[in-house]
Amino acid sequence: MAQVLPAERDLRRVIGDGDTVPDGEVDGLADHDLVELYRGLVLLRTYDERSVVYHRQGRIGTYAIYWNHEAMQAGSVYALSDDDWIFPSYRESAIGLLRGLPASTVLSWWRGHPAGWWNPADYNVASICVPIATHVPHAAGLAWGKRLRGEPTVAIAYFGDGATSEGAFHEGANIAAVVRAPLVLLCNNNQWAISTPLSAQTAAARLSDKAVGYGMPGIRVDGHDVLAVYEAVREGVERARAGEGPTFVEAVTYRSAPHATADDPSLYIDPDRVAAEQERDCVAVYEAYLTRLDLLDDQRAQAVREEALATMREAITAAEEEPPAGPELVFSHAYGDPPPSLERDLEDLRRVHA
Ligand SMILES: Cc1ncc(C[n+]2csc(CCOP(=O)(O)OP(=O)(O)O)c2C)c(N)n1
Ligand SMILES: [Mg+2]
Repeated sequence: MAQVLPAERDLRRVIGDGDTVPDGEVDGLADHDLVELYRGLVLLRTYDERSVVYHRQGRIGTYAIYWNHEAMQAGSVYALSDDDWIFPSYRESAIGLLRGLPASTVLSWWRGHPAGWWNPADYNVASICVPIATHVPHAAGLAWGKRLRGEPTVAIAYFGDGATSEGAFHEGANIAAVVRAPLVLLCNNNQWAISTPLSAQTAAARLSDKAVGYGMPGIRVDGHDVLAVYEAVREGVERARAGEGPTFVEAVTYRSAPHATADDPSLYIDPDRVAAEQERDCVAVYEAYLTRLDLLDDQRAQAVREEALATMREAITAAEEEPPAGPELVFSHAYGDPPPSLERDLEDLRRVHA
């Protein structure tokens, strides 16, 4: 029988403000781990900022910006082992970079090019999920399957605040708790689902409260604090590996960029609030923490940024060098038994395309 633990109401934080709020620390993280976490944050940040530029230059298509959501991605992935499975939504499109997935592959995905596909089993990173919450049952099923096979693998699914109103989220969370699937449910509460604010999305006071209804613990964490996210997810992973089932982690942040490059948030968002939220930049918060520990200075930070920029420059070149895909690809996986008219239609298509 699952033990129902109360959801946490306070935001967990580790990083102080360099003034009245003291810094904490996380057991088991050595200096090199703290620097690795920084490299992950900067790689994700650089990917995101360059992608907005590439979009404006017409080099990638519509792009879902994740500016200031990097801490919850880098912190959570660092709490996993490489055998654990990641199920990203479009908001975590580049999370595979932390597993060695080439940045050019993700850029190709946003270019709508088949080179943007990867074999999930090569990185234990599932396909980027665009339908809201439909990957939650997939992650629950994979985690359950691994448990049935006696493998120690854990899965983590990333989704937004809006996703918690979807049937697929409910079904995935419910079955995961019932079968004690080794799953971490990581909710990016950025307080918007496109133009729908959290207050119009749910009457729950906190999203972490929802965990109790499923019979799993809920942890509420500052989504700008990479160390607090790491620690919360590590707890979830330990529970999962110990056979105790899923954990819901609500990472609280604020979407201070447009929903995606196609969105105009000036129609519905308060610009003063956005400006205030941008002040608490999760990368800058962590840089200040590492500087207080003497683990970072301007020169070292600059070197990490340069490395990430070089990665992105090479990646966009590689993505743009991919030869265009043939038009028949649209149909080549659509039919088990192609209709006789297909070959004729393809001939027409090739003519039009040429
Ligand atoms: C099943 C489904 N319904 C509707 C949409 C359209 N849609 C795209 S993003 C979005 C909002 C999702 O908000 P949230 O879950 O908070 O994630 P966020 O975009 O904030 O990361 C919606 C409704 C969709 N992609 N899939
Ligand atoms: Mg949201």
